Amino acid sequence: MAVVITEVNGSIGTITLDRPKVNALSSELIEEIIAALTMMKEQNLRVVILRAKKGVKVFSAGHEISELPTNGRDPLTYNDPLRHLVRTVQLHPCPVIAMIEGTVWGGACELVMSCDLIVAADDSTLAITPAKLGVPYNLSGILNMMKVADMPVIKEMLFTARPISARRLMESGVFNHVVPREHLEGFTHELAMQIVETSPLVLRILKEELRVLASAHPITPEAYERIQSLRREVYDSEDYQEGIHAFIEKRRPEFHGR
Ligand code: YXS
Repeated sequence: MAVVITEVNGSIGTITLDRPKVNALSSELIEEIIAALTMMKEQNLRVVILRAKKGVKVFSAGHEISELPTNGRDPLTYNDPLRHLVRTVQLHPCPVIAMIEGTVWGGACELVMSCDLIVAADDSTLAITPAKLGVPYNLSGILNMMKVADMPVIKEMLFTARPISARRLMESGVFNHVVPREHLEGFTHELAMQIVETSPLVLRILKEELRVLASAHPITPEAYERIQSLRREVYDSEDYQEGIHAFIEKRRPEFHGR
């Protein structure tokens, strides 16, 4: 069942989240968003709007909680669906505008904050919830939010896990624009049209320059997590077990690369 609606209007693509369960970011929903972005990239669209259906109470309830591992595995490693989606948005070659109405929770806040621009209805909120769910948020995810919200604001959002109002998020520079809900679509479309009129080649480079500079750290958290993820492939492998047992049993190991 499709959980995303895609529309193309000239050079503007729109991706509408449409999963019945308050748009919780399941791997299925994430796959469909990524597929929509891929299609829009192939069509050389110049702006993408990411939104929920008109009038929703909840823009997205964040990570699909039932898909969070409970076997001691890190819930947010480099190759997990949400991490892949955030990188796909950040690497998308044209601006992605998050058009928000309703409440945004957990990892959906990072998704929205990883978009290039945020236009929000005046009654929308963001609530970043790892502290509420006991989830050790991952480094690149925290950095993505730090790029958008000043430290005092991101600390309050993380430490309280409480919804923060659109007004405060506008004052803090997290949101680009806050408008009455009834004006949200028109305002966002007008902003998209302004972007469509600029050079797509220059925008592609500017977006990538800003991404690289914003992540320019001695070791980017994303690089660290990627190494961690590669290490996990090894310590979860049969070869890993074989290497240890062969040593203990004083015999030559037989490695099979899996
Ligand atoms: O009881 P049914 O079967 O109808 O299911 C209910 C909820 O259990 C379900 N649901 C979710 N299922 C999976 N993952 C979720 N994140 C999720 N959120 C909700 O959807 C059905 C309708 O929810 P209900 O009855 O609570 O609706 P509501 O309108 O009263 O309240 C909507 C919310 C979003 C305020 C409420 O559902 C809620 O607080 N959801 C959890 C929001 C949250 O804490 N999300 C963080 C997920 S974890 C995450 O994103 C990161 C890993 S982290 O935490 O680190 O940021």
